Amino acid sequence: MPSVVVGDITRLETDAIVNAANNSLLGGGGVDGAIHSAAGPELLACTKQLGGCPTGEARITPGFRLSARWVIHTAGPVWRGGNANEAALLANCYRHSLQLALLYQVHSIAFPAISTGAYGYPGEQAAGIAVESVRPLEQNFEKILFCCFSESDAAIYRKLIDAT
Ligand code: AR6
Repeated sequence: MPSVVVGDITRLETDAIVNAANNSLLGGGGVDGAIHSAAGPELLACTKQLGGCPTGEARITPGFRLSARWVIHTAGPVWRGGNANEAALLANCYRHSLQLALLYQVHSIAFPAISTGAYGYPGEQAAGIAVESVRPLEQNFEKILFCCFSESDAAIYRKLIDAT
């Protein structure tokens, strides 16, 4: 069963952390900016080689100066009101990140609340998709963390996880 932690995802010591990136993979604000700052300039040099990432897909790089060995970069959907395939695309982010993690023998992984910041996805709906999307693959991992930036976000996840 996944767990919930509150704090800065860059400080976690899981094998992999997931980055809520954009299609360019060239960095940005929010959690993406925090991960690039903490990992160091080697991360940007590496993501520049990847040629971007379509929405809902995932790419992997080393974590460089992070404690996490790997960063899995996924590009979430921009919220456009809910009728632009956002839910399926967001579910793809979680599923593809976990599939990539399995290929790299990742045992522990932490997700931020993808798309819920700059991309405007409503937090409760996004949390529901996150919890549902990891469920089919969770038995393949020792630890799956949802890393929330606020206690109020964490409360949403805890309620959903406890209800299942
Ligand atoms: N640790 C954990 N969660 C964080 C951290 C952190 N250090 N910093 C922010 N959050 P966002 P998005 C939370 O905007 O909506 C970037 O510019 C934040 O409170 O980082 O997917 C990218 O380059 C929110 O709950 O990502 C893209 O252009 C969640 O992380 C765009 O933003 C996601 O917020 C992606 O937007």
